[in-house]
Amino acid sequence: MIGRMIDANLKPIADKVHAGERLSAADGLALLKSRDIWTIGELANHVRQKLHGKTAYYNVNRHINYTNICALSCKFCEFYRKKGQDGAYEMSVQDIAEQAKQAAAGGATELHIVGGLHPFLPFGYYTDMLRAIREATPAIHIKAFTAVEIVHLARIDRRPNVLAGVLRDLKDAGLGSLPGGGAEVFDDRVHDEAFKGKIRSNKWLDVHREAHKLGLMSNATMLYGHIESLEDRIHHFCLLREAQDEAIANSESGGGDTSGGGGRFQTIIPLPFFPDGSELEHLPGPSGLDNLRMLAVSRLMLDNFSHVKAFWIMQTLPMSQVSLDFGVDDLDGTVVWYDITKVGGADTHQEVGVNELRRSIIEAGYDPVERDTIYRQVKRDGAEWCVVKEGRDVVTA
Ligand code: V47
Repeated sequence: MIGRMIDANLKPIADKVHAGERLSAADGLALLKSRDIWTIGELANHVRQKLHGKTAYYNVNRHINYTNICALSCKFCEFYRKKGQDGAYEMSVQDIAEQAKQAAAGGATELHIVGGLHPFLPFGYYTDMLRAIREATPAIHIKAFTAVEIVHLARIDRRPNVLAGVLRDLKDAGLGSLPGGGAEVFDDRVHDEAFKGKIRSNKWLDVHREAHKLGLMSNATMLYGHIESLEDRIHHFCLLREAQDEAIANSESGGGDTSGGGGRFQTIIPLPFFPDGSELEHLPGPSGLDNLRMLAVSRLMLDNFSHVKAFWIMQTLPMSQVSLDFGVDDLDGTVVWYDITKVGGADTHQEVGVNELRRSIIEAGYDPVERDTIYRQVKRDGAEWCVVKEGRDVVTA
């Protein structure tokens, strides 16, 4: 290719990737600092093809943000409101069950439910919510509550040190898995500057560890492109990789309550920061190349995660198509309503149809496969669906 920039520093890293060796933090940093985006993409694609071939996953889901009232005031967040403030809302359990019914009638296999840290809702609101959804739509998978919300629930239920008990109650009420939100960047300086008051990385990891012990699957995110350094991003990857090593070892040794199999992280979802409307509005946010590089480096550093997701709402659908050549194997789903970020002045209705998702994947040269939340293949006839195949949770390390 004429004029293509080749970074010689990536050669030893390429050798490691081709030999299936684990990358070091220094390797990760060299990748993030490199402008040789094509080599980084090729390396990530090499790993992606080994794990998933030409398969690209999507799902039919619906996001529900049950309240935007939040006790925290994170600087990057434009979603939160204070009680009584204009635009503040909280949904009743009945409203949520109604939305769940509509989602099921539209063929959704998953509800992704998260909200602010509401200062007054009691613990019973959350278990009632799960039970009401279970009753209204027994087949739908409920992926709900970030680690930050779980710690908040333990506090309001006056069980600050009993995360396992809270998670068990939620699981008994219908919780199917944990989403990856709330991780932000695992670094104390960034924490104190941009999301003071939120739980720190050790607590976020504790919640996921406890969930995994209960046999729950979970995801992980990183919110990048604000005030963190490249070193902070790599540190975040290393902590996640260590936690996943532990989860895998635990499930293989039969540790934990393995009802539904040993829990572990399934997917990393790097989230590019959107400055608009937040207290950090003066920052530019990451570029398209930064986003592709982060997705690719996620694939390369997290060798024990099966999946890398480009959340199209934040990456945009056109960039998500390109990202399939940069290590990504999952584009998330139909979403429908999304409140947390509104790209380019979008309102909360942010939906992509199944046909458009499939067309985008095919155009990019991949085979679209509908999955459920735990990556089992789904067969569909309109709004009717069933699981046909066990997931391909291939783990390399
Ligand atoms: O936790 C908040 C982030 C997350 C902004 O698990 C922002 O499958 C960008 O976690 N710019 C919620 N990001 C989204 C999330 C997620 C999304 C899709 C799938 C899954 C999954 C998880 O959004 C929050 C926070 O980190 N966020 N504000 C912002 N201005």
